[in-house]
Amino acid sequence: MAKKNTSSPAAANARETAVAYLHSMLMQRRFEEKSAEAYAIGKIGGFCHLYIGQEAVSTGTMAALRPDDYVITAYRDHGLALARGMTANEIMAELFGRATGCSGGKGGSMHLFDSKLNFLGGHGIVGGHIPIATGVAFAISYRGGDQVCVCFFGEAAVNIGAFHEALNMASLWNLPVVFIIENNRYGMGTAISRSTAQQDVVKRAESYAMIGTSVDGQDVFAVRKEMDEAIERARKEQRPTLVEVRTTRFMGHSMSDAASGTYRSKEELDQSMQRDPIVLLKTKMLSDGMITEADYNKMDDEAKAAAQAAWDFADASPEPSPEELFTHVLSDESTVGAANHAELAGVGR
Ligand SMILES: Cc1ncc(C[n+]2csc(CCOP(=O)(O)OP(=O)(O)O)c2C)c(N)n1
Repeated sequence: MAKKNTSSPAAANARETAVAYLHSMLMQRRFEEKSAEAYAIGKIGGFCHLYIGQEAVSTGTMAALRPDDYVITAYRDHGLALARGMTANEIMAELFGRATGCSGGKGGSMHLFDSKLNFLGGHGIVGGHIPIATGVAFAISYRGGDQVCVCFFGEAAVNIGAFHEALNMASLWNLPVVFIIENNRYGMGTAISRSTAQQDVVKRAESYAMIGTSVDGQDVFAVRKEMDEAIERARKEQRPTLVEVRTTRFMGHSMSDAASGTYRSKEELDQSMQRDPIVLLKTKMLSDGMITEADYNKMDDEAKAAAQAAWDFADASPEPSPEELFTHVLSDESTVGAANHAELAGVGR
């Protein structure tokens, strides 16, 4: 067999891109494994929804975006935040509820946010952020900008009323938005076959005269290509797209439920895990001569060290002060009353 050319500028470019993807995906995977460990021993409270298995979606999409584009998502947000450029430290600190977290420790796992990166969250209400994405795209258009807004949600969210309103208006008003269904086939413990009459979810696009496409979410290159097209359509033609990304979550819905056993069988999960996006990319890079096993192990060790460092940073960070209870709260001070404040402040201690 002819030896592959790995020394041309094009080959070097391809290698650099693939290494960046692998790095991003490994960082997400090792970060979340570490956060699962922290959750299990009580370092993290509240909810915690892991993205493990879906990393090619975040990585392929973020690679297609410009820094001034906007990203908005639901509660399964750690991987997307990391891929967008938020640091492992500020995210882990947020999960630990610490003052150094991206939302001052008051938001937790579901409310990651970074205005500098135009990463607009982290939203806990299923489908609630989809109209916000349409609103962001409207604002871009109103100001005459050429940014786009990408909006991630699960397949269960396509049954929420807000989804329909948001897509209808985005198409009617020619807004620069890409709606991304991360179809992992389960909404909590409910299979798509039990919740959704038209299971070919991308067909929803037809109702809104919008282009709809489907892509293999385990293949980072396929995701990148699909997103390039959808983002260009938004940026150049001011047309929205509905992209269905077929993927699998390898963990339970959240840290409070098992990966398999109740609503899906171990056999089904095992079969899905045969298409681990990281293993697929690694195998391709090895066979294309882009990396060696030693290169991979080095990258993996670095990702594990970064996750451990994030844990250490979060653990050493202070709790938010009791006074912080009253910052970023949308209430009229005059109606709350000082006595009430003092009483509530005690709660924080
Ligand atoms: C309006 C609303 N209803 C119910 C819930 C409870 N809930 C949280 S996650 C979830 C399932 C959503 O599944 P999907 O949209 O497919 O996303 P995935 O978890 O698969 O990423 C539900 C029903 C909620 N948060 N908001």
